[in-house]
Amino acid sequence: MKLSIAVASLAAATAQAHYTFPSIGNTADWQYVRTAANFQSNGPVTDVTSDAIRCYERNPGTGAPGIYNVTAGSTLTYNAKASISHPGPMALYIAKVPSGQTAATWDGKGRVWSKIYQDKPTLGGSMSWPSQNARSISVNIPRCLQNGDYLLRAEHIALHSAGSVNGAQYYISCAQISVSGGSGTYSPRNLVSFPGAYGPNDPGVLINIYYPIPTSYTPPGPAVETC
Ligand SMILES: *[C@@H]1O[C@H](CO)[C@@H](O)[C@H](O)[C@H]1NC(C)=O
Ligand SMILES: [Cu+2]
Repeated sequence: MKLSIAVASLAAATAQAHYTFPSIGNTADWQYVRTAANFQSNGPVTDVTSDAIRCYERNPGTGAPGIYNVTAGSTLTYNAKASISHPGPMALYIAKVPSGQTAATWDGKGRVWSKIYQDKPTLGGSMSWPSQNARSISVNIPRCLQNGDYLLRAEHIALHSAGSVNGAQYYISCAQISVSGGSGTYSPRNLVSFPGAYGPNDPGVLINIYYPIPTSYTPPGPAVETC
């Protein structure tokens, strides 16, 4: 009896530990970030081959209300709600909106995404993750971007259950931004698509982080681009 109560409350605590990425800067939730399918449940994407792995939108085809103005070279915060409670890597990707569309209308399909931020664990003894329990991530918007509209995709991969296929949990959202002041020389070497960038057996997503404790970690996807 006591044990089953303990197990039930542990399960409840685990469910509450999920999270979303609903805002950037000092703005309201889902104002500049497309409402994610998990806006109420906070639950993750687990199938890297699904369309949900791109922006996890509640209503694909319906953009967020606003497009947020950002100066190239500045730092932008991408906020978590309530906090990034699970262990795992944080990455941010960016994709330039093609002409004829805006950040509010474009679907982000195709090999258009480049990685602009990736954190990695501290190794030795146990794995410690820089984003764990964080409420926001600060990302530098590359100074060399071309001006114009972009989608900015935040992704945290929770690895606490990643020891079996499709056990990794992807917490994702996409913000709509407009970049000005960029030098225009950005030329990403590795563009990827979502789905497509990751496979369910990638070493960074099919991994037991607890036993034996890994001595190295390779995040999935391409290298971070530089200006
Ligand atoms: C962004 O900048 C444009 C051009 O200066 C301006 O028209 C627009 O109102 C700005 N958007 C926001 C949300 O401040
Ligand atoms: Cu969770």
